[in-house]
Amino acid sequence: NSSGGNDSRGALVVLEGLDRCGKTTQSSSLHKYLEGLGHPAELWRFPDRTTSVGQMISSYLSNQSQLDDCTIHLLFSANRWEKRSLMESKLKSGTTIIVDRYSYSGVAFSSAKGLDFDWCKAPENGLLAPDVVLYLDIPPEKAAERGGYGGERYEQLEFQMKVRQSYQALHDASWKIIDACQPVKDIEKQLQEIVFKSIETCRKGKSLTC
Ligand code: T5A
Ligand code: NA
Repeated sequence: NSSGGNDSRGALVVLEGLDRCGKTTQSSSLHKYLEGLGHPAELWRFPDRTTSVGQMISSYLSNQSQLDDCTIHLLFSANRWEKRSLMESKLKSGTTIIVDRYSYSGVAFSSAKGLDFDWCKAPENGLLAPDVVLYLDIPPEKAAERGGYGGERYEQLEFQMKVRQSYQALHDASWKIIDACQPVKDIEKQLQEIVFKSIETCRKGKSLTC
């Protein structure tokens, strides 16, 4: 399924990893880097807690509401689907989008609860495929040491260990695995190089796919 032509388009850059691996730190820094270069870029995150679906997710994550595992899984996916057409038009108009968590989080976290892997993947089919996935790899014990978990539903060491295993079963050719225990500045440099190359490839006509 490809929908791109030869028009110069933006890149879809996704950051993934366990809770506290440094995604928000690195995605904002990448965004600033691209702005500094004069390249049109936006910073997105999932869950997008600003929509009505996102508010249901947020309430679930903060333990203010209960939902069964399948229902919350589909809400996370719906939260990506409701932003899909906007994402596509931004990319086609040349804007690079840096996304803090995407479908991989959806599958990794739900399958870590014991839901069937293929069932978890199904609702993600048809969403736009990232041009590059920056996986910030961190041992769960190290992540837990970072400022302590804030009490959201999934911020438990044992669960994060399962999530890490699920992520390991998910990686594909679009992934770059980065050691997230390095100093912030070192990680920044590595990510900048990777993203710069990815933007160039998209500019040269790489198609947008699902
Ligand atoms: N989820 C999400 C699903 O189950 N399904 C889905 O489909 C999706 C999209 C919320 C939860 O939802 C789940 C996954 C999550 O459990 P979230 O709102 O993105 O997702 O929350 P978190 O990922 O938990 O965000 P965090 O803020 O906890 O982690 P980040 O963004 O990875 O880390 P960051 O940058 O805030 O850094 C954490 C701390 O570490 C320090 C920072 O200063 C900060 O104090 N730090 C470093 N320290 C040392 N060295 C470095 N290199 C460091 N980088 C950052
Ligand atoms: Na975050």
